[in-house]
Order: sequence, then structure tokens, then C-alpha cells
Amino acid sequence: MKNIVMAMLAFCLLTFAGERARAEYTVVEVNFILADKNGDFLLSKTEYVLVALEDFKKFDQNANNELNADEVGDLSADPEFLDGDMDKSGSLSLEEVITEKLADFDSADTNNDGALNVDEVTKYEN
Ligand SMILES: [Ca+2]
Ligand SMILES: [Ca+2]
Ligand SMILES: [Ca+2]
Repeated sequence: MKNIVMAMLAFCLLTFAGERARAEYTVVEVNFILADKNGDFLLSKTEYVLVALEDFKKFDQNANNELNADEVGDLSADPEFLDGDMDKSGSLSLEEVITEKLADFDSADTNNDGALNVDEVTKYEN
């Protein structure tokens, strides 16, 4: 039952974000809203890392907790992929993704309050 409610809520949020995106929101802002699960207009470390985990699961087709070049396609040439691959294995492990995301979070949190507001994310993404 809880899952149905969450799914409906996600659907409403998506619809809402989609409508507003056309009107006035940037892609970064829409992604921010979707990532902000508790709706406090701040991204906690958990919320920020969760987005990466959801993406990871989407790409990890064989579910071995490693993203290899076949699974990510062109992204494997992306600097973010290459930087994240700390052991230079040619694939990204779940641990490597989380480590990179946590480092991203700290760099983006310019006022050091332990949360990212939409301005911090926008500045970091641009
Ligand atoms: Ca939040
Ligand atoms: Ca690796
Ligand atoms: Ca902050």
C-alpha cells in the first residue's frame, strides 16, 4: 500500500515538475526537486547519493554492482567516469560511484552547512 502511495506521489511530482519545467524551471532545478525526497528544498547527503544509486541500478544491466563500458556506452569516455574509476579497472563499482558522489557533494556545498540548496547545485552543475 505504501508503495502505491509513493508511486502516485512520484507520478504527481513528475507531472508537476514536467509542467513547471516548461514554464520556468531549468533541468537542474527539476532534477533537484525530484532528488529532494522529503521536500525541504535541500539535498541531504543521502538524497544526493540516492540519485546516483538509482542511476547506477538503471545502467547496471547485469546487476553485478559494476558499470562497465558496454553498460554506459558513450559515458565511458566521460571525464566523470574516468575520474571515478579510481582503480583504473575500466568499470565503475558501486563503491567508486558513492565515493565520487560524496566528493562532489563536499565540493558543491560551498557554505558548508552539510546540505545542498538549489543555488549550490546550479553553480556546481554549470
Ligand atoms: Ca531534502
Ligand atoms: Ca573501477
Ligand atoms: Ca550547503
